[in-house]
Amino acid sequence: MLELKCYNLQKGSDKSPYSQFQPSMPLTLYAVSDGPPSLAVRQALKYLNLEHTLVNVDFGLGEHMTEEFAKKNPQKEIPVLEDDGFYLGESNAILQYLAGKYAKDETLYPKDPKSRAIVNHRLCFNLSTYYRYISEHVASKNSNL
Ligand SMILES: N[C@@H](CCC(=O)N[C@@H](CS)C(=O)NCC(=O)O)C(=O)O
Repeated sequence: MLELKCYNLQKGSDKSPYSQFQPSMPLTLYAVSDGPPSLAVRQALKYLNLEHTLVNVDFGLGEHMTEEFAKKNPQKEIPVLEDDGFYLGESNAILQYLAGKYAKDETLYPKDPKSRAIVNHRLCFNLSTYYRYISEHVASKNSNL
């Protein structure tokens, strides 16, 4: 039986301009404690001051490989965001969704086409090159990390 550890994260200090804008149903993030894609989503949730439940998925135990988890994300990858029954994988898609739905201004994800293109470029570069090569290196037999 899959047992996931849950942490209810309360709203912190009231420094964010977004603190009054909360979803009607709490968000849930299924995350790996030290996974860079999970950490990126956690940073966005924190920046937007969005109350959420954090479910720690144990990557080492393969908790993401179960059929139960596949219902949330058929890719069986972490992170996954749940927003009122809507499940979304891929950290970049989650970041864009959170900014599109919950940000009150354009600081995080600008609407101006050129400014947005720069942000999208960095997200694509990370997905296609930066994180990909780091993961391959860490997973390789020759890595000393
Ligand atoms: N492109 C995905 C990558 C996510 C990813 O690689 N997550 C790792 C954990 S950090 C994972 O779930 N790997 C599953 C596996 O290798 O079986 C994203 O950005 O969300």
